[in-house]
Amino acid sequence: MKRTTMVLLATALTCFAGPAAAPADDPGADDAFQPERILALADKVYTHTLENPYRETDRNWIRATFYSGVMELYHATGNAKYREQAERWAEKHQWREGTEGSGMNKLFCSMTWAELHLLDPDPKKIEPTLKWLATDAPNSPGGAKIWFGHAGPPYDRPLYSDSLYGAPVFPMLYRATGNREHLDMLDHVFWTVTEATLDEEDDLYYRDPGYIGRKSPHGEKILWSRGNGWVFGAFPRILRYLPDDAPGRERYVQLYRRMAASLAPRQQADGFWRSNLADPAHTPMPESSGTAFFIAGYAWGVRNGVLDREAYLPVILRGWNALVGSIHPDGKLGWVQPVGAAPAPSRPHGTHEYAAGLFLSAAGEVYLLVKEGIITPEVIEAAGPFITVPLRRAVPEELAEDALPVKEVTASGFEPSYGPENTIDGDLDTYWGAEGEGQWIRYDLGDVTPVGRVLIAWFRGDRRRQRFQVAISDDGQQWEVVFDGTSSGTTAGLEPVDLRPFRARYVRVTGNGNTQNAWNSMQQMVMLPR
Ligand SMILES: [Ca+2]
Repeated sequence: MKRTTMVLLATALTCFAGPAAAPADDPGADDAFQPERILALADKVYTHTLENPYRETDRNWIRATFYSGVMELYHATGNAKYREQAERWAEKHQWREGTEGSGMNKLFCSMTWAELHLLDPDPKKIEPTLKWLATDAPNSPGGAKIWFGHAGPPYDRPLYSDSLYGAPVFPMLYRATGNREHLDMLDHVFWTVTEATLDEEDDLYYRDPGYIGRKSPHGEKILWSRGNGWVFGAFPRILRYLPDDAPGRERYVQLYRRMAASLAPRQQADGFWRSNLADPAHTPMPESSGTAFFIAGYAWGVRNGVLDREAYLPVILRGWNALVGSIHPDGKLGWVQPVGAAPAPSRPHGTHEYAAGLFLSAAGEVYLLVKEGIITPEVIEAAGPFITVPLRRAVPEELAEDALPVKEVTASGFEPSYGPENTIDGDLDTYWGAEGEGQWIRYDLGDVTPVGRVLIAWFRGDRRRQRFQVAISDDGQQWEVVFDGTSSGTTAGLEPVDLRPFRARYVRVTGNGNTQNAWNSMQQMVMLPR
């Protein structure tokens, strides 16, 4: 099924932009469970993330979450390059705690420092963290009983579920120092936040107490997928380092199992969870960051005999297939909901550095399930067939086949990653973006060519009207305006421009902003001979 989709897509792409990506690069291909394939995909995502950093110098929860995944991938594969990269990041920042002003997020980086210390002990790796934990500043455990709330306005330091992803730092530090105070800190942080944010009826977390009692557009609870992911993804890392005889261990295991039981039936047929676990229709599209958290969490639990193998292997397989289908050919993880605190839409091209780390964690664990013979061809056969969501909202096939080839596309300006070539790539979600009156994009058809129809898709075309002109020319010097008006504001897809058939070599679209702002964001341009 997937193969068929790719072949059609490749044909469409050829019409628009020359040679298409090779079908062999299809991220949703049938071999999603081949160990070499899993490692290659993980490495691709890892490399793409290093080459496209969210910001250059981050030492905060975003980069720390990416590196938590890098370390998981190292644990799974033993490939020294991942560990060495984490060491380089640590040395660059001299093993210091995170740059956040306060809250648990300040300790996210320290998880990687502590793991590297456990692999090759050196006091310098954990000293800054231990020092910060002991200060009497009001934002540290040494200075306040409740120090792990959310930092900064508009929050009044509420307790929040995301913070629990940093909780494994405490058992790691206990392993490093033997100081049982760190186990007390774990229990204090984990159960204080849990008491404030766990919905005992659904065994899932509210992102923070502000969401208790609030309703989705359909009157359901608001149980944010990634908010629960931050907790579910923390269990493997807590239980790995928590001593077997720790008095509180069983309490973590019990909650891990309760969450697992609640999450499984909320997975959708396509393997993804939606952004609101209580109301999939709240934002109906796939969401990969929560899904990656859950798959990593289930896989570790099943592999270590903590979670039920029979019940959750099909969940893992469907979810992994969904994640594999979220990787773009260049290694970018798509369908990531942007940074937030509540359910919100995700897009095929939406990505973020922290989410790439979650994918690496999931990849490492699924790889081990295959390698250890827990995922077998029989298990895959029994769990399938799998539904793969197309990663691209492609130009309809019949239009793509007829479209006039464009020899060259240029523009007066554009934002990085939003170049003019995005308007002829056959993908309705990529777009050219340039801000301001009079920004233009120009198509060269190579020769004077009869053009019967022009169709354009504008970004958020269903929510706002774009002001634009279309002009034509045979020589690129003398221009004739053939359309001057606005888009309808009623469609997110391709819309015919109201103009008469013409003959021209050059077609130029000049944008004058839209009804919401001064941006000119064109997703796709299709010119047809008739
Ligand atoms: Ca496009």
